[in-house]
Amino acid sequence: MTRKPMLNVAAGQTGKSIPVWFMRQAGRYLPEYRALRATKNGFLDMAYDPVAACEVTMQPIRRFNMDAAILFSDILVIPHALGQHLEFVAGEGPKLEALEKASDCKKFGFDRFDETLAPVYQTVRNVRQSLRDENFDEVTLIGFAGSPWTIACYMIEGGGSRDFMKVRMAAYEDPAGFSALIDLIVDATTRYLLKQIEAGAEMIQLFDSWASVLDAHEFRKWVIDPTKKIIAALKKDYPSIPVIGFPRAAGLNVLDYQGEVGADIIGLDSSLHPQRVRDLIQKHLPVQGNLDPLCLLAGGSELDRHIDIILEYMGVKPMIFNLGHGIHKDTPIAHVEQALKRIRAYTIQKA
Ligand code: 1CP
Repeated sequence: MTRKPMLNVAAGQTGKSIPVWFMRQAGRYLPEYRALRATKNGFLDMAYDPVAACEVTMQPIRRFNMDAAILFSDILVIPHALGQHLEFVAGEGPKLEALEKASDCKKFGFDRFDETLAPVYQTVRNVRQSLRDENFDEVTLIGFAGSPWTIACYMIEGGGSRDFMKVRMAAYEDPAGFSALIDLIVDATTRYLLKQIEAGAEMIQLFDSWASVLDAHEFRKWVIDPTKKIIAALKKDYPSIPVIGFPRAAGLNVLDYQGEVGADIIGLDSSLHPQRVRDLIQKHLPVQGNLDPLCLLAGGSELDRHIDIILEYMGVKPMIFNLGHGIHKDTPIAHVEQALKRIRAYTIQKA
């Protein structure tokens, strides 16, 4: 056992209580985030400023004493560092200069990759230092990246999408060209994550936010295989750094994912009943999840009830409490406090 509950869960061990953090815990629902954000020109300006990004990473730790700090950055810095034009339009989300076809990724490369991402690695070093300076000895620093499929979605769609039709068609119409794009993202992501670990990230999460839009064959090709390559490369150099794989809303495909990609922990969205999670997934691996962010937004007795169901079924075996997706920007601080109080009051009954 270490002093860090997150790392203990990754090793399949539990203490008396369940570690907890929330995806997007650094963000717009926090007044201190909005105040700092207002002093910056834009989101990227803040993400590439190691002092500001460290500050924002630390905000939810200071306020709530979460068990994990997650590096403040974005999954889209990878296409940006490979040379794709990226901006964050206020109120609209990210806009990339969309690729016409997957094989056009040939124009991207590593010329300015390390230089562009250097501030992110400095943020990681700054956060480790701040955690030490402020005596958060039990807090684990999570580094992260998007999974290749989700990154390819943004590179081809040029932003968010309702149905991801362009990217799914690109994969069917030119599998070789699409494979070249995925390979490029696998290489870039591996290099990026290795450097995050070198800088001090103690755990890694791979976000596959759009794993839900693929059929089972395409899921294997574009989610399982590339994710497996990245995790294998990380494990070769850093076998003891745990990896959380989060194939959001992947339905039953999550069963193949958990058995094959080599992740240490499986992140789950809210669609799976905690009883199924216990019976199907937790018998193999520790899990992370899976409270509906809208339940946290709503608060009240429904919030307590949903937390209790998750703890009742999933709390018996190693788990990290989290949301099923990122926290909603209008979430009241009081609801976050209510949730944390309830989760922390739970004492693990050993199976
Ligand atoms: O300040 C602002 O107005 C920008 C909002 C914002 C924030 C706070 C964006 C734009 N990115 C982030 C930070 C971020 N993004 C983190 C920081 C750490 C934390 O969790 O606290 C992380 C882990 C991400 C990951 C991310 N970015 C994902 C994967 C998780 C998910 O939510 O599915 C995705 C899909 C993105 C893309 C992105 N960046 C920002 C937005 C609004 C989006 C979604 C775009 C869309 O599909 O509509």
